[in-house]
Amino acid sequence: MRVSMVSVPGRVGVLGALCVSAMMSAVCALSGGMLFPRESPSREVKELSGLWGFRADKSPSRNLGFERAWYKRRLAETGPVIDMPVPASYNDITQDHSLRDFIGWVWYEREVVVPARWLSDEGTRVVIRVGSAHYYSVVWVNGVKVTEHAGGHLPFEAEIGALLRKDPTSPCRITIAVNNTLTLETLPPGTIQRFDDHTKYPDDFFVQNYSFDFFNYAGIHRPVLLYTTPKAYVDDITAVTDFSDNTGFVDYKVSVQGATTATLKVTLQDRDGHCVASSTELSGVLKVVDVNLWWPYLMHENPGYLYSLEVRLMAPNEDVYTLPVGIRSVKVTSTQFLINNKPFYFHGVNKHEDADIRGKGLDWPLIVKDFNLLKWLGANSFRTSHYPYAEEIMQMCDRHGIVVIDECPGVGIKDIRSFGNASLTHHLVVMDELVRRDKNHPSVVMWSVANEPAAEMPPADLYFKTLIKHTKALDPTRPVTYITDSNYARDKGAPYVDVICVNSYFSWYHDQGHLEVIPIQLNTQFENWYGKYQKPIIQSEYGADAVPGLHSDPPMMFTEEYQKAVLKNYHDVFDQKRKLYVVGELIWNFADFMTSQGITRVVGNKKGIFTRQRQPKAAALFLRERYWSLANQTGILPTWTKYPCSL
Ligand code: GCB
Repeated sequence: MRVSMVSVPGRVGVLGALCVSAMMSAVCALSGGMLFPRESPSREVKELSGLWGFRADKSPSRNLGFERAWYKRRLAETGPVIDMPVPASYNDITQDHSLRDFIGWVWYEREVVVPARWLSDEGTRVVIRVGSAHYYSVVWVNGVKVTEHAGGHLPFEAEIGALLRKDPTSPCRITIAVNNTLTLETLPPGTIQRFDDHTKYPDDFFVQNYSFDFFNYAGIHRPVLLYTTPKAYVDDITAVTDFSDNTGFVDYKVSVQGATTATLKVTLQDRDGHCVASSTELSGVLKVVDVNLWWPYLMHENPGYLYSLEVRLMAPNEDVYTLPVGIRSVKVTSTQFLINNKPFYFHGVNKHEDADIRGKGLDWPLIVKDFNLLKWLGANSFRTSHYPYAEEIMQMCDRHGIVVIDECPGVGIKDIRSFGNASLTHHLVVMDELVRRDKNHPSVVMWSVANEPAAEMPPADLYFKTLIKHTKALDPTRPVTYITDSNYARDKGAPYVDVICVNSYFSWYHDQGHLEVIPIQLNTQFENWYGKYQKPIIQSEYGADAVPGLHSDPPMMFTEEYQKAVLKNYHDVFDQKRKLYVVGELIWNFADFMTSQGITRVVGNKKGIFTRQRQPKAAALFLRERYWSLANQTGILPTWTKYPCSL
């Protein structure tokens, strides 16, 4: 099993092989789109959230499931099965310690009754779609493998109609095996360490090591769906927007699959359902007079305005897909970040997909609570540290006008072996998948290709040059960044990025307890970076741990007062530099979150301004004052907003 646990995620090499040569010359586009499944007169969606059967393969080799072909029969016929909710990480669901820290394959199974008309109509495509599963997944339907996918955080799908029609009377049995093993070539990377000294460790003892600061939650994290489309269908839509004076432009492109010719009707509707522009072409530019632009929260009295782009395939069969579209522009100068040609200042947060019990599983109550907290806080933006968030969250951002820096899972790249060709190839594929998924979200204003990689290592230069160039070619309309630590001298990627994003933890990871160093060190940080690159800068992380309820005056580390004092010292410098070239500040972190166990983490990272249960620490109230005052200075508060609103 040693082999399979590590080698299976390694199959990404095969997946990415196609891109290697293409990488040198042009963009490696994925075949096919990944439109979010939406119901329409021609499409149905069946969500498979709820209880699934589950078994972790705890055999020493972790490979018993494959050796015994568990996918061929009902899971209950090959051994014990427990209930497992989907979507959710499996780690914190049971009382079983070995499952919490399990490394290897786990098996999920669910039987579904498929509506008879889906099968009787040969013209219906039936697609299985997994919103995300961490990390490596193999999917079987009725014992037949239909797809596999490397990487958590991004969706994958397969057409299964023909397979189901072979035996329309049997139920549709879906088996998904998921392996959370991280290797030097996965994203994020990790290594497996074995301990063979029997005087110290039990037999077959091994651990997963990784250099990122959040728990490697695993399982099926986002909904699994079945959805239908007609045989000829709208496979992808790309909508790029701009405006001039009062006229908006939607430069769109539709790709249709399953037909050699297509008759289309494309209609852009405003919020009230009125048609404002239309076309019958597969691509073109729709003009919108008296356009309602998409504005960020707190920058306009009517933020998050969305039009609906209805793409109606009329022949050879009908198919309807409606895409929300926000019309806005994004530009970067040497000192400013412009949205709709107006300076935008990020006053926001870094988040995690993380909560008690469900881990990284999608959870609607949590999502809505977090958006209510963001609005309460006066935050206008967040970064998807350190991986792509659920599509449902991105849609909320579009609707509420929350601006997003969209980050891929390139975190913890610290080992020189993770800068090799296989890693780069996979990283490029992940960017392809991310841009394909999120390109149409108006809330996404910048791509982040990595967080704090070991940029001083010699291969980093070519690695980042290639990665950033590739991302810009995929999407020439958005700036690209990667997140760096404050040591500018050793940096390799900065020459290629559009915006410098810097993380620093003055008076925390060094000069502990010495708040007085912050103004000097932060000032030096900004001057060094700006002096060298003349690009706008975002403070992409800063903060301090605070254990809720710990107090001291004068402030001491880990108390709520110290966290607040760190923030205050940073803010004083931000206020000087934002007049010059600093274009944003993102607190680390929105909420406390789980990490791997270690002597610097007391049941997780406590740099949240909210607890993991989303209760405010003193810093949240302090930051709220600042964010609303920034909003008053830089934006137009919505008329319905009153600050301070009641706590
Ligand atoms: C960082 C990392 C983030 C950590 C944070 C910390 O620089 O980007 O993942 O959680 O620092 O708290 O140490």
